[in-house]
Amino acid sequence: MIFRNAITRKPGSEMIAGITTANLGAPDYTNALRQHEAYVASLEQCGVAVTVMEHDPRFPDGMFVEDTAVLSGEMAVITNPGAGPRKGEEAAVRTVLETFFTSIDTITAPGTLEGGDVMQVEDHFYIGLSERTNRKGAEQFITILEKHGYTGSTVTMTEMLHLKTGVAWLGGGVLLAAGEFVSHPDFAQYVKIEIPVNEMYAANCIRVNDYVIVPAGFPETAEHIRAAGFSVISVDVSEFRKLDGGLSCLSLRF
Ligand code: CIR
Repeated sequence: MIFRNAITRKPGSEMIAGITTANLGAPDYTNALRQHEAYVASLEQCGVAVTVMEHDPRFPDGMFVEDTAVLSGEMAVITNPGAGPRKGEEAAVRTVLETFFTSIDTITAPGTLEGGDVMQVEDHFYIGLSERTNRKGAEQFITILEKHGYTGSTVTMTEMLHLKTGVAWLGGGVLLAAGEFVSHPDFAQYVKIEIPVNEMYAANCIRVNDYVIVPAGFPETAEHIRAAGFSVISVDVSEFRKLDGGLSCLSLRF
């Protein structure tokens, strides 16, 4: 899969009020801005054109744009985030998507779905049933997928915030997996790179064209990915980790 574009959203100082379970303290906004710029630069290094949206003071978690949409080929789906304070973030994302896509589908209440729960593997989409994504949202999404010639299936999960908190598709038959996903029956057919317990956060990597972007500070994971034949770029996203966010959450790639 070749990506040509990415959408990101700048963090605003309101980010310090973002949702978190991390217990790592409040993010440092100045450092977060710097890290975000480096993140955008890493995407550009992978060969994608990056649209950077402005922040909106109403949405402390707005920079985690991945949760507001799912994009692939001609398909664009605006989600209905399951987290109360995040509802509404998707409106500005829709406006940007309208410049790239001719038609946009939408997940509607009572269905909820967040993009962090969706992992594409070739033409199939895995949908984690998390606290943010419910069965109705997943069913609506599968109907949309089928309209576009894709398939989808739900994944039961109990430990992680989002599906992609613990699993990442690297391509070439290789899956990064942590915690409950290492021995999850739904992923039994893939070659797995198992994330060591002390590097759990590094399960959220992104394959972008010729590179895998890996969070800085997780040397064992980076080494495993290199050993599997991938070129690694490491990017420090420690300020976003404080809000349970990772590399994938910070962009929409298409
Ligand atoms: C939230 O709890 O919604 C944000 N603080 C973090 C979102 C992370 N997004 C993702 O994993 N896709």
